[in-house]
Amino acid sequence: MTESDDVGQPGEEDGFRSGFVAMFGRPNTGKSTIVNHIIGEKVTITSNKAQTTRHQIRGVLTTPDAQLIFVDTPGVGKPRTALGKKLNSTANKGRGEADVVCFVVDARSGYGRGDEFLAQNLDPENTVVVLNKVDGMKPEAIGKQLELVAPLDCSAYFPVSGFTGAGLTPLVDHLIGRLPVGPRWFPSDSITDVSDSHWVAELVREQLLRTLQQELPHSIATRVTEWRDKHITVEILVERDSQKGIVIGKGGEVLKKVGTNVRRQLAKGYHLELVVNVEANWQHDPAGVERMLTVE
Ligand SMILES: Nc1nc2c(ncn2[C@@H]2O[C@H](COP(=O)(O)OP(=O)(O)O)[C@@H](O)[C@H]2O)c(=O)[nH]1
Ligand SMILES: [Mg+2]
Repeated sequence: MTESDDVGQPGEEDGFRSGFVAMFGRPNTGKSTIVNHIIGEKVTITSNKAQTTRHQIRGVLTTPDAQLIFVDTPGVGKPRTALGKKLNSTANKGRGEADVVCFVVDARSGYGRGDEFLAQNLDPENTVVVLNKVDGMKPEAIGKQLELVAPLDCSAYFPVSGFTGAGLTPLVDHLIGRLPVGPRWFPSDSITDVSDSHWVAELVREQLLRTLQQELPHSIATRVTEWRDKHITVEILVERDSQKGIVIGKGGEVLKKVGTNVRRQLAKGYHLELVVNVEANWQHDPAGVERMLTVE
């Protein structure tokens, strides 16, 4: 069977299920980590900084009976910039279009006001509450968090760990059971719809997020400007001239480290060139945000 034959077919058996599962929640609750663990490969970048996920990133899991398309979305928080506003609207769109919504809560930091605020917009009928980061937590502490989310009156609650994978198999089984009967939307061997150039730009941004401190990460955008054979040029955009030096590092050490860590994740033989430029104040300007978030 070729890839294209595989798409849009009802599957070998009747009753093949398929649909979209949105990962929705506050920043840093571990939405992207969970998606990667379920897919079994890294399809979406993660870090301990807010605004790491900036697009709807699809991760596809195909089983003999079902195809789940996980839609990873940006964390929703109080928007302080045009970027924050755009990310919230991307997340809400993903939530609105999904067959099932996984409302991901950080069980370690605890269910809080920010989560409560988001929960107001959830439809309990199609929402599953995912209490993440329970690795290393005492059962009583997990129980307490489950009590706090119980009034949401959602259809199911799953304590999980995106790190260890605990609880993810029952979650996936439950999600499959909730999907409508439908075709394969993606070929069986496809795990994401992210293009190669978007992915390389994301890997560079991930390393910058992991290396740099505080507010600077929000000012950073990345894009591939040239891809010729095995030579890839990635442009790193910052908002001010003064930020360029921080991104480059003393003697270029930050860029060197970023380059090494990204190359490790690419196929052998790729050459990565990193260029730093200024796109003044882009995250405060809706048009700038649109430009910086456009991907091919
Ligand atoms: N201890 C622990 N940390 C986690 C878990 N899942 C994610 N994290 C960490 O939480 C931070 C945010 O993860 P990420 O997936 O980027 O969160 P997102 O913003 O919701 O997509 C990262 O530093 C992760 O390593 C988990 O199950 N347990
Ligand atoms: Mg994320």
